[in-house]
Amino acid sequence: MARGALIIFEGVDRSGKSTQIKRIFNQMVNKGENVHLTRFPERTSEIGQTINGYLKSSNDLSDQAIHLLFSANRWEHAQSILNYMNNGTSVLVDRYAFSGVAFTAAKGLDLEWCKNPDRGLPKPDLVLQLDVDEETAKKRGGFGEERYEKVEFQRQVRKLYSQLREEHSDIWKIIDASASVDELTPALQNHVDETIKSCQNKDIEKLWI
Ligand code: FDM
Ligand code: MG
Repeated sequence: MARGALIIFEGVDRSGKSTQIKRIFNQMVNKGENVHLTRFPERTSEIGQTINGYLKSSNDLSDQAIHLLFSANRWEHAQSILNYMNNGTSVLVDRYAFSGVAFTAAKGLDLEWCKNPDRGLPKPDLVLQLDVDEETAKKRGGFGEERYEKVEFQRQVRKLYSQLREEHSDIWKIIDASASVDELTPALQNHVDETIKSCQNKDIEKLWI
């Protein structure tokens, strides 16, 4: 059986990732395709609830501790992602280890240290980075509600995405997300469809190994 693809949406806060990934997921479900949608942080598990508390500033943790919890949150769902892929279902994910690295390294922590806990996770077949500048993001609704939603910090995150993009040019596509919601969806859907076709007979690799 052809395996499913692992496709990640990345971008700064308010780049439109969540809106677009839901649209693409719904379109695929309506066409009867095998697809699963998830996101990180996945806030319902015990670890996820601690992360949620940290993002809402109701608890405080060291930069290292929260980094490891974000990673642990991916590991607690890694096997289920692999199961979907092996059963022919493509998995769309709103943020992954690239957010993990970019957001922690933006605080000044070493990039390689940041990668370590995520080494060995299922490697994505495609990363779609929705790119908007911080000022555009800021103008969109809701910006500023959670920890990290500050213009200067997001600028730093965007720089780190550029660095990660260079390291992952084989799987990474950057998309200008200042376009309208309606214009963006078909372009993203094309990338998703192409990747699902092209990875069918490829082995699932491990990230950063
Ligand atoms: N974030 C997300 C991290 O700092 N590390 C991670 O590993 C992940 C997955 O959490 F500001 C940050 C990015 C964002 C915040 O994410 C909440 P959502 O997508 O807005 O829920
Ligand atoms: Mg957010």
